[in-house]
Amino acid sequence: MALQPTRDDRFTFGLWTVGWPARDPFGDATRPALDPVETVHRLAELGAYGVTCHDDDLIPFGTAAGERDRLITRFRAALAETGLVVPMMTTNLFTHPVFKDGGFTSNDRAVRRFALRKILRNLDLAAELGATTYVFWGGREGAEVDQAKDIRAALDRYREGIDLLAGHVKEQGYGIRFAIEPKPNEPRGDILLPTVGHALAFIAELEHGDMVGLNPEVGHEQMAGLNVTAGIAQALWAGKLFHIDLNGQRGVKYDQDLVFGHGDLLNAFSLVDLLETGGYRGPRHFDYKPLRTEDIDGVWASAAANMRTYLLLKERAAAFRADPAVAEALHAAGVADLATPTLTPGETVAELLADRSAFEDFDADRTGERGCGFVRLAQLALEHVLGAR
Ligand code: GLT
Ligand code: MN
Ligand code: MN
Repeated sequence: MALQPTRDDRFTFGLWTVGWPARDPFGDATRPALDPVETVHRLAELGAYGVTCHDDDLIPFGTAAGERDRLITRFRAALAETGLVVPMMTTNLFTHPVFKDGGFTSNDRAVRRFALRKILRNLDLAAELGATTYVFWGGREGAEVDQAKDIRAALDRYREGIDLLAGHVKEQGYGIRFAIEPKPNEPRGDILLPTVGHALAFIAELEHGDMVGLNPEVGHEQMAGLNVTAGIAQALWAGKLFHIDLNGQRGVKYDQDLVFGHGDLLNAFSLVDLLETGGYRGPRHFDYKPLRTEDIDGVWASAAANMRTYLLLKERAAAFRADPAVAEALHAAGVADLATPTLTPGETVAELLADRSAFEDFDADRTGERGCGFVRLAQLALEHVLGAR
């Protein structure tokens, strides 16, 4: 199998990922800032399909109109030269001090209005650049102090904002869908819409929920101690997996944004297996941070590592699915049987009650003694990941 990425693999990177100068809460930048034009060229050489960005990644906050146009023009020229696309854009509502208490959900109404204006302006640019997904990561939408934020009012304002923007996108005919990115904490002590499940419940309350889905991030679910593959499966089940942020995380701690696969490798394996077989057609978007210890060569090596790891896992997942021993173990474990409805089509409660085999004659003790054979499956998966089969 070819491990050289091609456009068909649909690998994308945020400008803020490889472009992170590695400033952290304890230390200065260890690398110079990257020019977005150079990033486009380097990613294209590595085999990526597209780039994504915040408004401020491309056009620093506060840039005057003429300079803004110039920055956009040279970025577009780089895209045209390389063939890279911009499938997703988003808004920075977290860096500037004005957003310290949130954008959509700041207690200050003037800040909320400013946030909406900032998004509206960038939505026009997203449409111009051909983006079809617009992400909302609400890193500052939250609180540290229970008494400082009325969560129900905050959710009202969040809904008001998203519905307003969604209605606008529909009116403009932009062909953009929204994708909410959950995260449990960091930078706020607690963030609103902390997990896939919370975000799905929020979307169900929206007027324009039809065009709002999810952009889950591997590490963010894992920061909450959750199984990201299971969360992604529920998002797919709900028809809401609009986009995905792939990266690595090792357990419940600060957001590590490691290279994909450099965290929980078995979970990454089951995730790739799911994405490749579960009907997801969107970009494979890497949202990671090259380690602060790396120089610029290490940055590009880590970008390549994300793609190579994905392709390796894809190859391993295909081998797992093609292995007759796996088919046999899946069969023994009854995995496919779960697809059979529990009642026969048309069967009524009365008929279920009349079925003695379902209860009176059912041997619960004997059935309870039967092993499920799941460990065999786990070991087969592990052996495929290790290349032992
Ligand atoms: C920020 C965050 C990411 C989000 C980005 C989109 S910004 O880097 O850590 O998880 O996907 O706003
Ligand atoms: Mn993250
Ligand atoms: Mn992300």
